[in-house]
Amino acid sequence: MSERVVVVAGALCRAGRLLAARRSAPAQLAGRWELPGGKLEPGESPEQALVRELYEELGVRAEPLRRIEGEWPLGRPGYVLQVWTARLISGEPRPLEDHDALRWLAPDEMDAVDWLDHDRPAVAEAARLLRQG
Ligand code: 523
Repeated sequence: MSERVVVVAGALCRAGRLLAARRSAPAQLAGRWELPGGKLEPGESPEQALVRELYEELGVRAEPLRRIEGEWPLGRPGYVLQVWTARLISGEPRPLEDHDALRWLAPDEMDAVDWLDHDRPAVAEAARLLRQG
């Protein structure tokens, strides 16, 4: 049995758009787009990990809003992806760590970027929520 590792990601929304971040590493993921986030550290709740990751990676303070239902197994054994919608509290996102580009996508622009495979279901749900307003 491999250890269970939770990776959290944020569907960060502002003014009806979703933030997409382009990975700069590792080589096999570079150039693909994702919902920013990362692995839980020991003792962290998923929400705490998300707040930390969004600060480290984008330099912003953000607030998790609600979990997008579901959990997606990742390529590595034991790894699962969980996604929260989130809103910005302060700061303007910048690609500080692990990313080299950011885009705010409107609900009808979700296909404009090459999302990581495992992010696609959560991105579709985030787009649906954005359309609902
Ligand atoms: N994903 C993924 N989608 C997504 C994230 C944030 C991560 O598919 N939105 C995958 C990519 C990696 C694994 O989850 O295979 C870990 O993500 P990573 O590298 O962003 O997390 P870190 O930086 O916490 O992990 P290490 O690079 O291993 O330190």
